[in-house]
Amino acid sequence: NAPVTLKRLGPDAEKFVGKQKKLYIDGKWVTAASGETFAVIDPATGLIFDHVPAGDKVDIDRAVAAARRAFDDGPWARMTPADRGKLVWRLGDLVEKHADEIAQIEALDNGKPVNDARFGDVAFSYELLRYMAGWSTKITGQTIALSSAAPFHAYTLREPVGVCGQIVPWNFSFMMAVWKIAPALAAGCTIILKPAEQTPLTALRLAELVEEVGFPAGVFNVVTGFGETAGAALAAHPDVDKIAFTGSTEVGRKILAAAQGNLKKVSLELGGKSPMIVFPDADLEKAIPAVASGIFYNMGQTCSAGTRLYVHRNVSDAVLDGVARLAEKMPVGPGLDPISQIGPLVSDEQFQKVRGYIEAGVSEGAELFAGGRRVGDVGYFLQPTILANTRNHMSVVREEIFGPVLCAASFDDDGIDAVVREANDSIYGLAAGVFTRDLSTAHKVAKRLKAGTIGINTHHVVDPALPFGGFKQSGWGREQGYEAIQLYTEVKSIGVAL
Ligand code: TXE
Repeated sequence: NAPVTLKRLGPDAEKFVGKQKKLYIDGKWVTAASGETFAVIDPATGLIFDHVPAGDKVDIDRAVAAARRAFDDGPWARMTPADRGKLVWRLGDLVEKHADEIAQIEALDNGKPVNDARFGDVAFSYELLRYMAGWSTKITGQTIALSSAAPFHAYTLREPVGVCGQIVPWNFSFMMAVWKIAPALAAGCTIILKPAEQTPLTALRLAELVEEVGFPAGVFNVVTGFGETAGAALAAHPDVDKIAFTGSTEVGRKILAAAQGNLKKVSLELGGKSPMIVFPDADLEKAIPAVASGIFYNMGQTCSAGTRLYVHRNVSDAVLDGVARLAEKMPVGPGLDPISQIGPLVSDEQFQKVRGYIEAGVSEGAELFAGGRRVGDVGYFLQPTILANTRNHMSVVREEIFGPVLCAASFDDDGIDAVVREANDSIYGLAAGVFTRDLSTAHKVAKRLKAGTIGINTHHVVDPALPFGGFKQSGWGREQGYEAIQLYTEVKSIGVAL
């Protein structure tokens, strides 16, 4: 099966996959100091198809030293905002030029449908790079009228925060890397990127493009390696000024603990358990596909996935039947097959975790309404699944499953109070969706939901200009928009005695 999957790669992606992989540190390609590598697995077959360096603390130390030099002394520190912005824009152009190739590498490494990778992950990435390139020349401070009588002229400067460690997950590997590097580069920071061990390839391809653009050495470094070694060393490093992390809430806590040594700045984008509420007056023709993609996009391996459905009793049968019918029609297959809408889960570990949750849900009393079975006997394919009659105390409703599993419950109340209370009954607060034709209900519910992003008559709402991040245990800080520039800058107040 492996050759069948690999044969679907275009010539450029095939060439990249066939190449020996190295770390990118200080503008050079180097092996891990230990000489160790680890295997990269195709989730559509479970077979090893590549190896990458297993970077660890020594490599992180080298990369941090390079990033420190580039930030403190290098040409990067003296570059004008306009020149910096041009480099970021050019990186966006190169990502677009190589979009098909990057999408194919991502589809192979992560398993996601190649068209989702091309027109979702990669397209978003080049647009975000261009959006952030524009901010380079628009980062300003303020002049401030002092409230005391002192004769001061006072103003603020907004300066790059410094050397940034960026640790990203496997679910949108390339896009998460770009979400982090685009604002950091636009703000003038330097970077050590640590991709997830399950999907290290597109970060290395990104480093090749950074090199081609001509960023000064040390501005952008990539160290592939494991979380407990390379990731932990980066989070704890005393010369790193800021750490940005996307991943599990559990590891987010570890990052926070590790960051305490030098109290580096921390931003966290963590887990979610986002609700979708369907009121009885909703336009079901639109709500049903939105609910299906709210949960099943990227096989449910999306931090903002709409995993909990609360649907009014009057329309509950229609919505569940409709979503189940759509789910049945979604072709399941390797991400590199362009007709696939559901690829494999990213790893055997994730596959076992999700299956365990489906079993737990049923044994806790939920009804297996659709799906629930493995597809084929190689790779990590799972049918899109609906658990009905779930209750808020069940583990499947409380914990992040991170797979294609919708937990559906119905509500009777005609008001909004009870359903809003249920929707807010979670340790997470990343996103939510509200489906109704009533303008007043829509805005009232949106205001009362405790989540960072709310979709009205849609679920996934992301845009380079729109802040994204979580309430409660879904994280700290916001990415995208000007909020992301704020994450990568420090404010300095200056007073001049007149
Ligand atoms: O995530 P981890 P895993 C959730 C989802 C999933 C679960 C486990 O529920 O089932 O997490 O996935 C690095 N110090 N999300 O184990 O471990 C790691 O190398 C520093 C939600 O893959 O959080 C990788 O680069 N770094 C999430 C990154 O952290 C460490 C996306 C994320 O991995 C580290 C992914 C350590 N001690 C999983 N340990 C989302 N919010 O989108 C690991 N890492």
